[in-house]
Amino acid sequence: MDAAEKLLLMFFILAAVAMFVFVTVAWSTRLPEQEQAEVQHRGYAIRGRWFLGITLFLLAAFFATIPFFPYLAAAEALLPAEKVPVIAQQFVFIMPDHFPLNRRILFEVTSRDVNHGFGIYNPEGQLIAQTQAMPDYVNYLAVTFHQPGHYTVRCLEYCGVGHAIMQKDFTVEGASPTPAPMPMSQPSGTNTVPSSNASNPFE
Ligand SMILES: [Cu+2]
Repeated sequence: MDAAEKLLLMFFILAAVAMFVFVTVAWSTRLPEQEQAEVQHRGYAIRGRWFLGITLFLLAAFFATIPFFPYLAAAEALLPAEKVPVIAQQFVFIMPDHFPLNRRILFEVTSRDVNHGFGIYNPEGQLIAQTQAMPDYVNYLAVTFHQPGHYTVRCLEYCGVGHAIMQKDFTVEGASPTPAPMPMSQPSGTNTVPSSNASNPFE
């Protein structure tokens, strides 16, 4: 059943329910008249049970679905992590070449010139995390790499003529008994952050 058929089916079900309610109300007018006080008393009793039923239903629905809300994942961002500065500039990413497996990394992403994107693709080529690299501003992106292999960072924001080639490869190494420090490549003189050895064809 495709989406249009599902929609049509839902329409027919809702229309049938609405029709049933109308017919029931219309039919009830043919019943013998009842004393107002008695009807009111019954109505209030139904209302009380209805309120209790809905309250219990909503409480049950709340506790059954709350674990699926992303609040816990958001709180995870506050956990301790290895801070890694990332600088994007036309048209390279300045960041380490290697990352450890199963360790929380907190990317501190900024830009030296214009807005860039910072999108991390796993070895299968799927986008697993992304944020913006903005000048004079730091965006924080917490990522834990659970899969060893070659990852690629791509710019996801059009930033100039070299945008299409603006990318950076890095590897995530398998679990080691002692967590190895992340190797930094070629720190440059004035940078306080690790410098990339990626060549910039536009410099
Ligand atoms: Cu770009």
